[in-house]
Amino acid sequence: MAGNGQSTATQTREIETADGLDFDAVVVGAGFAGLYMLHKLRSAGLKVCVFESGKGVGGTWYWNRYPGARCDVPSMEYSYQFDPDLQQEWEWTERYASQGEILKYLEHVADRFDLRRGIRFETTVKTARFDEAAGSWVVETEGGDRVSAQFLIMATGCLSARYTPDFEGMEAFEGMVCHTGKWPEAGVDTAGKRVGVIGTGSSGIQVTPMLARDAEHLFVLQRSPAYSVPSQNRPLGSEEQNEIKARYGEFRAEAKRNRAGIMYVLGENSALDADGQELQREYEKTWDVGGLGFTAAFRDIFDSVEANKTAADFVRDKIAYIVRDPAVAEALTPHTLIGCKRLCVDANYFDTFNRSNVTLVDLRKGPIERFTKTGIVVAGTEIPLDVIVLATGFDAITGALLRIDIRGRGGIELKQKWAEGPGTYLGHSIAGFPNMFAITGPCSPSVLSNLVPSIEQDVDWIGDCIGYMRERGRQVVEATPEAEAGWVAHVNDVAQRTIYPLEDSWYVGANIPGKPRVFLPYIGFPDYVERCTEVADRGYTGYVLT
Ligand code: FAD
Ligand code: N01
Repeated sequence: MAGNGQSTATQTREIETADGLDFDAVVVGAGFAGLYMLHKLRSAGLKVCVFESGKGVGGTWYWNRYPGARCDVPSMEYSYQFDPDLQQEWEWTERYASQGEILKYLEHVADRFDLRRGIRFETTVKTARFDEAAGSWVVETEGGDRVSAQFLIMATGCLSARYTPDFEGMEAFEGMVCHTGKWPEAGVDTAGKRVGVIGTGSSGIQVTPMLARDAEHLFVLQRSPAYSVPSQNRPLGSEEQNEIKARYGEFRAEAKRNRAGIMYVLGENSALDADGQELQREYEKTWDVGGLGFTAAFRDIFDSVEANKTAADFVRDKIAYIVRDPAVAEALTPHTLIGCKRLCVDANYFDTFNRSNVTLVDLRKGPIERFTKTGIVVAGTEIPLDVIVLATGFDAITGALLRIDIRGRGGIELKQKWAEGPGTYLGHSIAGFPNMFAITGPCSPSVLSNLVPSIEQDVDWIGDCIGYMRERGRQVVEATPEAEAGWVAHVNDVAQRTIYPLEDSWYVGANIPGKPRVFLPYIGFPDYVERCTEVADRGYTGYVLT
């Protein structure tokens, strides 16, 4: 392996698989997805190698260490369910776990299932090529390692490819610049400093109140205001936890029947049938409960523009009520539909703008012109800064896959195949790319669901498919172009029946200059599970197994 002068291939050759390959499967990524995939395949007797760019396990929760980072799906649900003992034993301390606690959990999982020995850390996969003659993949890392495997499984994450805009003069800035998605392990000293944060999506909204606490002055550079609802986070008592644990299986199954795979009670009524009083009462109730369940107050918030506007109006009124300066409140108020961009969940975000050490910089009045040695120039005026925080998001869903040079049958590049937007069969398979699977890939529920059960669904399905092939002596599995086209059409059809595609968002690739505008996820976790199960039960319809 790189670093000790011996290549991975040489190291592993003596213990190659029955087919003369280095591994049965290579998995890329060691977050929730890669860890469970490793466990699943290894338990089935496969020889597996995981490559991970980071120094440790955890994926999202390894990289996003910024102050305030936490999940917004309740901890009791944002966790694995594949092992009943693990699920019973682990104790969460808060309704929404912090980054540190989730990372500790994933480290515990890695140790409990002895996963670390299967992972090569600080190793980034650069290329992957399908060898048609051998029916297997050859994977190369940035360090020059080269390994072969029958299966290639991308557990590279939907929100792992950080996006840093190409600001003029960035390299000239002499202070510290850090992206929320690659926060230094040692932390960033912002106490008594002049801090600028660029971006007001979920990351910006979480980090802002934390930075405001100790910065001398915080400048929040906002291009688009965002909708946010309070998390109402609180400690999680053992009584509450035990109640869920007593019926955990049932609880999880119930959550999976909801469109997002999260436990909430979807309002039975249409917002359009409710009078002013009922709207106010229901929205107040869900606002007080906190979290993403806000948009479940009525059944049609994502299906009807008019219904959606009632929820948006309510949040706009809340902003006007919380933020004391009316001009600042107005600048913080979105006038789009709510939820088309991922709804943010916060702890005192809007209230932070009542602090005397916080200034909102509205970039719609004048954009960022350039970075200088000592700050950022906006609309001709320099804001002097010591630290700049980039909360500018990710090249979501396709970014991490396309940053690797992946070539399938006939040497076709994935980048070329997806030039007009990604297409997959069931989110995990791509015609022309045999024996390759993506966990929570494009056209799967992924980011519109609780990602942990979505990941488990995909890992189980992929593991079962590989098991099916091995039992029957099949070497190669490949989605047909017809099956892929049919699935993509279905994904679009479902999306068009909702309000999601009506606004610019990273769900449609609008945050990345030049990215094709295509709605990327599939809406509806239960329908997805049903389709995947049906395909498997019928002997993998839509696939050719040879
Ligand atoms: P990741 O955790 O992203 O792991 C992918 C790993 O692959 C990374 O460690 C990366 O280094 C590695 N990798 C990528 N490319 C390569 C390569 N070429 N070579 C080697 N390694 C590579 N989802 C929810 O459902 N609920 C939440 O509350 C929630 N909160 C979030 C909060 C934040 C701050 C962020 C950024 C995301 C959040 N998400 C949430 C989404 C989150 O990404 C998923 O829930 C989940 O953690 C994804 O796990 P994963 O294993 O699929 O991917
Ligand atoms: O990224 P984003 P994120 N000049 O893309 C702005 C998950 N997550 O990291 O809206 C100035 O949402 C951009 O402005 P605009 C969650 O799924 C969850 O915050 O494009 N500004 C926007 O304000 C989430 O959706 C949690 O006009 C620029 C911001 O940067 C996803 O990760 C916490 C700019 C980017 O927002 C991504 O969230 C964190 C430029 N050139 C993340 N370019 C939880 O709470 C971009 N921006 C669970």
